[in-house]
Amino acid sequence: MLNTEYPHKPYRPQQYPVSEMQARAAAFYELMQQRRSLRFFSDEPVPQALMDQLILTAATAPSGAHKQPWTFCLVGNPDIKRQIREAAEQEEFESYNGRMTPEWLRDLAPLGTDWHKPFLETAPWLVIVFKRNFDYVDGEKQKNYYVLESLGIACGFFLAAVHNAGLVALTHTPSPMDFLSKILGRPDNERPFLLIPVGYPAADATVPDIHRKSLEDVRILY
Ligand code: IYR
Repeated sequence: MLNTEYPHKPYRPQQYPVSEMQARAAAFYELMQQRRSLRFFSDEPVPQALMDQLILTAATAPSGAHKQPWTFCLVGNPDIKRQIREAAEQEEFESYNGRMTPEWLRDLAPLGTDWHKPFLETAPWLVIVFKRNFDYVDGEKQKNYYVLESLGIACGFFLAAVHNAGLVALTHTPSPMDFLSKILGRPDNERPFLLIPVGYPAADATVPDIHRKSLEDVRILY
């Protein structure tokens, strides 16, 4: 007998013949291999209901002890987006002009990034994902577990959902990110994890012509 507070219930997920699994896996790969991080957004609006759906998908991620230690702040308000852009650009200016090591700047040079972050105002939505290292339960601090792992998986689900819907996103990490807690008035148990602008690509959007590692490079068979 399982000793658990959650009553268990049957789970019978959809199953497929191997040939169909292969076809589905190939189709999903084909979809996902077209995903790119984008820095050039259109200001075309995206309905809030669509964003809510994508966030719900992100929140299906597994998490340590099922604590679901995440908060997704959905920002469409132009004034708040402007505040976020201004604060992010201040931090990024300092980073690009002294805080980042020469090696780091050299590694970034091929991507063509700099401290200007116009997409923080152009994109119709900014999703700021916060991690909750602990929760307050009846006024008591209750620790969460594997918070970084849980958040990483949830953000991965979110990026996949955005791409599947036909929108684009950027995993943006202005550093340090504390300004996001202040601007959004988040409580002290939350820390910013990732800032993800979401929207349509600009008509003239481009991406660096990069290549992904091959199967032989990423998979070692034992
Ligand atoms: N946060 C900076 C720098 C930056 C760092 C890495 I690692 C990147 O892959 C891209 C950018 C910025 O957003 O410009």
